[in-house]
Amino acid sequence: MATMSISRLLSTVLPLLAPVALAQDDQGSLLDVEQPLINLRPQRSSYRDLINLDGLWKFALIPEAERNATESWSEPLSTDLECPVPASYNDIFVNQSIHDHVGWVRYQRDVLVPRGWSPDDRFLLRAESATHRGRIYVNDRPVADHQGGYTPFEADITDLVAAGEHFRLTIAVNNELTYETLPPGEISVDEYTGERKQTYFHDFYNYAGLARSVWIYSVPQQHIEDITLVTDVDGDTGIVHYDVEVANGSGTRVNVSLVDEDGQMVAECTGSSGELRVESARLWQPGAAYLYQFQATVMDASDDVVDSYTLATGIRTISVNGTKFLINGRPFYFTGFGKHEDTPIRGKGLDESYMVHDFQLLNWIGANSFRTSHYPYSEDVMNFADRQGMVVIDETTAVGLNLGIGQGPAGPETFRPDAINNVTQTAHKQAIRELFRRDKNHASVVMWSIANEPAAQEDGARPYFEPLAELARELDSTRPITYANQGDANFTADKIADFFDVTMLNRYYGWYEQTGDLAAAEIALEESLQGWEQTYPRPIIMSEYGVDTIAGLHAIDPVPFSEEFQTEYLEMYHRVFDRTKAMAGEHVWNFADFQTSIGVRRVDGNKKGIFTRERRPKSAAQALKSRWTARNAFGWSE
Ligand code: BDP
Repeated sequence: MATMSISRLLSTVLPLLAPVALAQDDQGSLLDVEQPLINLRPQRSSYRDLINLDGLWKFALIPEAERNATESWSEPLSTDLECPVPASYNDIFVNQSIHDHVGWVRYQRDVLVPRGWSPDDRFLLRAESATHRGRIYVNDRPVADHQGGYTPFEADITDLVAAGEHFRLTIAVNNELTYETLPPGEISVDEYTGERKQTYFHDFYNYAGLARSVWIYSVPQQHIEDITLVTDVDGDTGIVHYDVEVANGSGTRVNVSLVDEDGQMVAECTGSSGELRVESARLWQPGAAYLYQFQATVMDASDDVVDSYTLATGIRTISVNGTKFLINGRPFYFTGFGKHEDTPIRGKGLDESYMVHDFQLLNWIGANSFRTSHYPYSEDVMNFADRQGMVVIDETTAVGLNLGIGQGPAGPETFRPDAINNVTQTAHKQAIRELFRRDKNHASVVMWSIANEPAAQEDGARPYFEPLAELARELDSTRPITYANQGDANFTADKIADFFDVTMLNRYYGWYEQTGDLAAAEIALEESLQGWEQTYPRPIIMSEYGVDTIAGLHAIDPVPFSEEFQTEYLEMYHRVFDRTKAMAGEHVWNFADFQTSIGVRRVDGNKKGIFTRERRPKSAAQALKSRWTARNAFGWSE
């Protein structure tokens, strides 16, 4: 696709999530309950209530011997262990068997349904993430089972609980990774100890648990379950195409309006789909967010308001034109990082202090964007990015689809029936559906990345990715799609690049190849970039480049691992970028040091951060700050 305009194709945007046929595990099929549609993120209004269930929950491992006794998992837990939610459980306890556990755990707490909740409403539970599979019980009843660790899931519990009464809430969480999950992994039994061992092919620690919030909420029977907004610009006029889906909506009417940041209503419309036009619209711009509040109201047959929902929306356009990535018609140059949700103790648990501080650091250093490497981030992060004018490349959790990475043709094949196969592909489709449905309305999200470093040089990559790229386009025709390419699939070898709109490259010349030799690395890098530019004349974003750097290690000659080497390596890359016409952005790997699995290549994790895990700057931070803040404000590249 040479030029992508914001065509509105409301008819094709995001059909409802159908329950997916997930792979069976050794406990038989998933629960015999219908998977409910995922509603919009719950919020409070005069018609809805919302209670946060975060805090300390009772916690226990489920021993392997009880793996199949699923009916006992919901029994009252007698334990001294309490685990915070939201947090990954691994680093919380001083207990290696919890840290290294492979299998199921359970969290449990008491919940009081508010006395004032109306028996006419529906009551739902929502877990924002259970890594990687979550099974919810209300008292003894299983009510939801969801595979996929970074997207929310729900259970309608209306018929099981009553206002003013307590119930026992249990969430069992499984951290296993196989070829049927995303990310994939392998479980083996140690020949000496008989212990189950989890291995995986991605470079970040397999943190698990309830890393994001859990909620109970009420909605009216007739309620807004989904909204799709697509924005466009016509001269000075901002356009918001909308589509509001009402559950049990027969006989209802929908009114919508748009309110600006001063609280003034600037447009209104009736009907469940249509368009709102705003004269002299303020656009959402990178570094200068402007958000309108889209308010939808539902009236029943007697014209009484039964539900309302408010969604922040930024009016902006995205397109790709030749080698330019355009936001609001202007060429945009991405500066920033691949990040991780990763902090000491809390693992992947949402931490608002780190979230706000990270954005402060991004702003300080002149970063206008980041990639949600390598999984969907918390919705709080996405909302914050909308408000802060931070540009986001939103990635699925398809990481590690590359079994012979760096081994060349001698390495094992990835796409084969007993490894990454049709079942993985089904899980991958579901991951795309869930991510797009969750994040489609974020102004900050300007592009979807549907995988990180797959073995794109293999013949099998083509039939694997073609339907995924088609699905992504069918779900969202308004944003470019991409994937992060790894060096084994350089421009002559890659078999899937033509499915995508933008080239994203992860390159480590000078680190994994030409280690320490920046002169040789500079030639290799330039060759690669020129090859991509000529073969695929479209924007190139360097989505990863970086080196492990030990904070405080200094050297006169810049040797690998020293702070001086990190700075010189980045400077070399930047020289080459500045000579490459198609460059549309640079994302350093990584924002901060992060935890990984144990391995001889990693000493207490990956140290490619520009900040340490505690967010202290290494020297390269100052060099990046000078480069990025000297650019035209917010990355405009004219
Ligand atoms: C790339 C991966 C990233 C790793 C990085 C590295 O995309 O997840 O952490 O390399 O090796 O292959 O540091």
